[in-house]
Amino acid sequence: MSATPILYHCPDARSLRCLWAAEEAGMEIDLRLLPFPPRAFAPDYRAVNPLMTVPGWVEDGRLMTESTAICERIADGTPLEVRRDEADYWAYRNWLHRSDATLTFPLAIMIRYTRVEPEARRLAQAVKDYKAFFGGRAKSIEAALADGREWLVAGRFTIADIAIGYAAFLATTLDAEDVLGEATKSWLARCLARDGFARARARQNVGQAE
Ligand SMILES: N[C@@H](CCC(=O)N[C@@H](CS)C(=O)NCC(=O)O)C(=O)O
Repeated sequence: MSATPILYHCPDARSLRCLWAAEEAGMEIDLRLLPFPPRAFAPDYRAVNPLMTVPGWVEDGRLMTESTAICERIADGTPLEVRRDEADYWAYRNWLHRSDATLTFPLAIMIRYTRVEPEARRLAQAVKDYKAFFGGRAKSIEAALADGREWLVAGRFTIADIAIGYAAFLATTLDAEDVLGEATKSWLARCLARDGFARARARQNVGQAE
């Protein structure tokens, strides 16, 4: 029998995608909480993940470090994934790739220049510019939801909603909610109202940081 997968996670970081997906899937995981950023506060983590990023997912001795790829692993064989024989399969795959590469990237710049860098190195102009950059890219979510659909693809909640929903959620924590469209805000409220999201957030606040 395989050992329980280990998820290394910092509260509300991209690893929340994985914790949320695990809760939605009912998958047992061994949650290990780290202080943020691990690079500064958890030096021993380098032995697990030389990138020093979260998530880190260890299963059967193998490491995965991409939040959306880990969501694919968790969703495998469950209704949270879109199967290859479904009509929305390629749209689903595109959303998964878009979630971090296109939508979370500008938010990461905002995080760096509002929270991570010391005061003297903070850059208000970069934050403003990348907020606008994110807003332009987030129009793709609004366009997809314009027909009144409840979820992004396949007529059901999937990890595409988790992967993209996390980016939209992160934007709200960065004072960027105003660049989200109305349909996007309604869809995000549906995503965040799910029991799986509530359980994930409650769980990340209970554990003891290493
Ligand atoms: N593309 C990766 C990005 C991972 C990543 O950069 N995670 C951030 C947290 S949101 C991190 O660990 N940053 C700390 C650092 O780079 O030192 C993913 O989707 O998981």
